[in-house]
Amino acid sequence: MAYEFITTRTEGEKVGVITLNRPKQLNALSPALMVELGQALKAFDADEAIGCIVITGNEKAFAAGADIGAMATYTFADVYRDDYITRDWETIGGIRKPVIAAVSGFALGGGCELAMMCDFIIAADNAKFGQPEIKLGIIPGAGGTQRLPRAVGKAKAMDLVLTGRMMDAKEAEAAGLVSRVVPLDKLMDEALAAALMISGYGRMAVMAAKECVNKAFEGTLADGVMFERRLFHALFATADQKEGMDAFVNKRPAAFKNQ
Ligand code: DAK
Repeated sequence: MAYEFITTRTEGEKVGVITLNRPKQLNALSPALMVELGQALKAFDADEAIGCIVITGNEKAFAAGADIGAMATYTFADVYRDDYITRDWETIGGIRKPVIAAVSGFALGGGCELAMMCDFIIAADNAKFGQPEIKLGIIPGAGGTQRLPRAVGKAKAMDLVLTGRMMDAKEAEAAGLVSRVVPLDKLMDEALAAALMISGYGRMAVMAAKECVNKAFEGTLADGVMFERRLFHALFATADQKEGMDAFVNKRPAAFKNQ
């Protein structure tokens, strides 16, 4: 499929890579880009060969936010009546395979929110995260006020959302927003290695693990633990569980079949 605002490729036949591609606008997330991102995510999710997806930008920007030019003249009626771009921003939440954000440069506003919608974030040492919407007279609108406090706690989330300041990669790692920080020139190697590793595991165990961790952020602890237990039990109905454990017991590599 030909895209205008993103590019896609596969790595090692198992990893789908989506690169946000509006470099002159620091990858500002226009409505048209978000439509394409949704299409690419769905296509990789439906592709049997793909086990994990990586979203990335360029050295200067993962994404500097939603496109301010596109939003500038909207009225309340425009955004409320049409439920402003919500559909396209929600696609990623329905993707069942793991999605890794490989972030270098700016991840601001909707860019930070998009990264937080991914399953985890690997950051280059030049990454900068922030929710600067307050400076535009608005607030985060794609989950930033909810996901940021869950990731970094109330104090730092309030600090970032209310001041609009940026947080560098080191601070983001210490706060728990990103899983690892790596030198800029190693970012894609690291993200692709993680994605290839995940793609090599049994697909059902990977999807169950993702579902369970996400459940930790919805509902009560008791509900989440029960949900985890039932999916844990269910995995004993898979051939991959037999294979994985037999391989361990017999000291050989596992050959998962996603069955
Ligand atoms: N939108 C449009 N264009 C942008 C942009 C953005 N967010 N960010 C940068 N650009 C453009 C600049 O206008 C400039 O274009 P030209 O002037 O060259 O034509 C070009 O990218 C390079 O930017 P700068 O010249 O400003 O570059 P600097 O290195 O000097 O500064 C910067 C980099 C990242 C600090 C600066 O560009 C900046 O402050 N950008 C804006 C960051 C920001 O405010 N982001 C939040 C936007 S609001 C929702 C979904 C999403 C959202 C809301 C609701 N729903 C589902 C309901 C999200 C909202 C937002 O993200």
